[in-house]
Amino acid sequence: MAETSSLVAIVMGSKSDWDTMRQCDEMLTKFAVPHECRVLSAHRTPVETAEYVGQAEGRGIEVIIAAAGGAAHLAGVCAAHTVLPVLGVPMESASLKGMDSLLSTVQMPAGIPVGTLAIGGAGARNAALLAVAILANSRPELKEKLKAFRREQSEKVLRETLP
Ligand code: RP5
Repeated sequence: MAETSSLVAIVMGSKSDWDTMRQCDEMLTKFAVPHECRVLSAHRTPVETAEYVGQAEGRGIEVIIAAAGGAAHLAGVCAAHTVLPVLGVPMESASLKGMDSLLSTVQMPAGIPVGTLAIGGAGARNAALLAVAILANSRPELKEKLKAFRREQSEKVLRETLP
């Protein structure tokens, strides 16, 4: 989607995170929320990460979703450079199954919050849904879409049959 009108920025530490984070991208697309996706690393591109996040609010971004794995400090670094809400998604890592990413993302010292979601795909999808909920506070049409999504989800569960 066009960068100029983006309301949500999804950043991830590596292209290797995209297989998971495409689920976040797809969920925002489902709700027709204008957004953009970037690879930016807290340690490999620290200056560019700070610049991008520092300029986000001025460009109209309202929520930042940051995904990283391992020593996952991307979400915390993003939060340090903006007062926009930052949602962190811990990536599942090969060695520690994402526990390293989870703890690195969730254990922010007081003063700079990161709203941390679940490890992996569930976190990616829920980050998008939480971003939608934040945006929906001032957009009634988006709130209706979110309620409809919840209704459809409930109906799907209630239709389940077992062998
Ligand atoms: C983190 O290191 C990334 O977010 C990724 O989850 C992890 C591994 O990155 P690659 O070595 O695959 O680029 O910075």
